[in-house]
Amino acid sequence: MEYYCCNFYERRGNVKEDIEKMKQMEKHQVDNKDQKMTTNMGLKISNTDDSLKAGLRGPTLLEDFHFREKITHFDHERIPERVVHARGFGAHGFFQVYESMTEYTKAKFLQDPNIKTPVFVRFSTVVGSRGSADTVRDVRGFATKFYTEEGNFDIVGNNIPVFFIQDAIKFPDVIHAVKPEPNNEIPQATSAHDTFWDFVVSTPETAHMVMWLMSDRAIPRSFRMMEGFGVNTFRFVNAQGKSRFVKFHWKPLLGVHSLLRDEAQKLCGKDPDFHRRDLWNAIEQGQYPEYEFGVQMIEEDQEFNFDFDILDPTKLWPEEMVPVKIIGKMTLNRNVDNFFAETEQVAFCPANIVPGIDFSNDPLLQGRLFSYEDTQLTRLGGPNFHEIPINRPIVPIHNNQRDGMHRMTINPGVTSYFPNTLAQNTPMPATEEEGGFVHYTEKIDGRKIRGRSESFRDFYSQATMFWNSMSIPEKKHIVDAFHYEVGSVKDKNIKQRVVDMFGNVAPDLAEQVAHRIGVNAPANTDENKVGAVSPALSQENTIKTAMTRKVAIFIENGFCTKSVMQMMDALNSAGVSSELISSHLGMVTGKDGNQLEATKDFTTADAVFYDAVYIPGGRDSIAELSKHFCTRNFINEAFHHAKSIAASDEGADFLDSTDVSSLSPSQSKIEGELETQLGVVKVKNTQDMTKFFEEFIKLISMDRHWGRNC
Ligand code: HDD
Repeated sequence: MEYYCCNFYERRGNVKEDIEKMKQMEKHQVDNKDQKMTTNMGLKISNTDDSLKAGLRGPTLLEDFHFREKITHFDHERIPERVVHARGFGAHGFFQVYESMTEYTKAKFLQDPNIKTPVFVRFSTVVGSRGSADTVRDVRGFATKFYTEEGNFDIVGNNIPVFFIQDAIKFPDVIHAVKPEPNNEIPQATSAHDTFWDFVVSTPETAHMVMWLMSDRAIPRSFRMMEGFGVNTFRFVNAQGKSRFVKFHWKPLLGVHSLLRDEAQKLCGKDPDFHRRDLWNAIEQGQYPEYEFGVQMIEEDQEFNFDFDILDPTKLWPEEMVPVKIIGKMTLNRNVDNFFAETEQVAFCPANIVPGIDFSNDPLLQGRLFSYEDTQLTRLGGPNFHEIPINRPIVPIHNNQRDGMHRMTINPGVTSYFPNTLAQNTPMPATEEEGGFVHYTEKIDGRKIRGRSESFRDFYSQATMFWNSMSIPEKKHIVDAFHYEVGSVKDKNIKQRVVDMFGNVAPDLAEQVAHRIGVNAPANTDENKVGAVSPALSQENTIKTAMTRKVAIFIENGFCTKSVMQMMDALNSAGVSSELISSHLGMVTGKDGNQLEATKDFTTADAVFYDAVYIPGGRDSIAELSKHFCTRNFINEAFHHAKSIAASDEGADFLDSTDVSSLSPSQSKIEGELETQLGVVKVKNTQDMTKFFEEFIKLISMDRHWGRNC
């Protein structure tokens, strides 16, 4: 096979890191540019448009090997989609630890801040099939493969820190319940249907995760703006053999932000690729997503110091109780070259660990250790999927596993067994000092039993803590989500049981939902229930920044060129991108005769694609804009989605004809020529627009303006 050898790094001008994984992947690249077309056997092809026929109007001949090869390959170019997390999107990057973690773990990639470990991350939704929309309400997968010098280490996590069930044996049940119903395969990519809620009310351990699923966390604004959690409890083990329990965290440097339900649902139709497009574009534009890596650690002798079981995957370790120690950072800086070869074929597995990391007895984790490799056998067609370039470790593989479907490696020699004398007993196991993995020698003393520990029985306390920790807008969105989801259930008995069950979590939540979905208020609730609070759970308390947000700017002929150009510069300096939108695509002439290009129009753009809107002045421009219904609609939608809006001069007057005029004047703050009102900033007749730009960028960094009651 002829490999593509031109300079990989030249094509990827934005990537500087000379990392092992990229070099390895490069060897498998094939570039067709400037080449003649061949069959898979290397024979040059003279015509690929017409099949071989008996006469120009006659039947196609079986002899046509080119036709047969082309069609056969096409017929077989799909593999089974993942049974869960089928829709996903991946990117490459690297990880660096901030300081040596020698005290806690001997994992080599966590020792030296100078080591850059290559990573591949795949984000996903859980329920929908491969072609479903990105912005559905769902848990997001956040799976990271570290290609370390001791082999691959995978953190196969989610953007929600807890799970629906406590024992892996119930995984098929919860997934069957949430997937489309089996008789008619309806509905797609949603939990808003009877079987899911039937399972929930019959399985109270789901309560905590369902609260997260109904929260804003389940409709992220971007993969770049969500946290990742390893969920299960693992161990760190240091060189002295000391073990600590650990949970893994990813914290995005852009903070945690979400869409609104209405916005997310509209995006499903208007841009089903919203999240993947956002990630792809950010990386292409050099706005590399960054996530800090954190660990929570619990000493072995403190295992029983908590009012929950630290092995229970439906419980989180409150950060105020067990702080997250930030130990490194991951940067995603390279898009894939081929979606199928990389993103579709990547195979994660929580059992992929390295010395210094080990498992706990978390019963969900224990089952996961089996399931992932098993599923790849079907999905990737046999036991050699580790040889697919994206899955190969950067260190060599030496063992006696042989043969099987699609074997690529050619192992010479006669020995494929151990021990042997013919190859001097090689490959031979390594000692611990040589890097051989030795399982943590945990003392186990118990009876063989099919059952559940009593310490796993509290299903509601942390669900209540989650509710208690939400801000008022976040609570409102949770009620709204329950309303939509449970309101979509047909069976009235299930609806009532949802309300009764969540009455145990938060009576005020259950009462509001009951009222909205037409069932009775929950029976037997404890109105005096207090419960804990964990401020770290509210997205409101995460990082706020305008960086990488996107603004729509409206222009028609006669727009004020100066304010548009200056606004674009100011936004750009703050790391905010902007797009010019007009009633048609192409050049638009400003009032000073200069032209700017509208790259979007009101047909190809929509308010839900943007974080904010700017309406510049210019008498003729505003006169033209005001003729179009869709302009007002755009502004009204941005307004009701609590987004920032800026307008200058005639643009500010235009806002009076939109829903923005419904804001109460008492909420206005006037400073000089600047008027700010719940995320809307207006300016008129000013020479120096600097303050106006600054105020707009400040508003964008606040994300949303909930005072508008959205
Ligand atoms: Fe899983 C895929 C995350 C419980 C069985 N899981 C999968 C992916 C993620 C997670 C992110 C997609 C990986 C990718 O992008 O290719 N899963 C989780 C988390 C869990 C969890 C955070 C709870 C802590 N999973 C879980 C259980 C089982 C599975 C309990 C089975 C016993 N998961 C699978 C699977 C998948 C999978 C069937 C489907 C595709 C794949 O593995 O590669 O094996």
